[in-house]
Amino acid sequence: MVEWTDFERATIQDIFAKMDYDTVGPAALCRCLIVYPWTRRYFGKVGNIYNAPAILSNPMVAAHGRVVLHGLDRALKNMDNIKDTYAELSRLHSEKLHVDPDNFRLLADCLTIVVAARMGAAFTGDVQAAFQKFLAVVVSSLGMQYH
Ligand code: HNI
Repeated sequence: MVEWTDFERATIQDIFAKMDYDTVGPAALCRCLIVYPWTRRYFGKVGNIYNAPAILSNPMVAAHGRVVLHGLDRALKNMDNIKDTYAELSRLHSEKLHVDPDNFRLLADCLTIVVAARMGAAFTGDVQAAFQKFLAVVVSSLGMQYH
């Protein structure tokens, strides 16, 4: 079980409370698909994602970026039991989607970069540590049902 300090809880809740899901989700997924092109292989159904301009203007990529970000709401609301909260989503990514779990970390890093760029000076080291701890627990939980 993960222990959270009051600062970590408050910081994580605050970041998500102020987050514009409609732009941050798409931006993080686009960045992941551009920076790590092998992650495109799971999105065969979304149409043209051949290069950066195509990815950035693809409405299905944007829609999925919003879905992923809203997926993090579940962890946010269940910070003391993220592992069980994500058991089903982990099974989906493992058994049905066959997503290599290494990619969870890559998307989480892209999300960190997007959030950092938006928060600017407010994204202090302590804030980064809290945010990345949260994402590390998410990534680990999403990888739990892989075997
Ligand atoms: Ni992911 C579907 C959440 C990382 C590829 N993904 C979902 C759904 C949620 C979700 C929620 C919708 C499930 C449903 O329909 O019941 N994904 C998350 C979260 C992360 C993540 C919280 C990590 C932070 N997914 C990734 C990564 C990839 C990925 C890294 C591939 C590189 N996800 C998919 C694909 C689908 C998906 C593919 C199915 C899309 C569809 O609509 O068919």
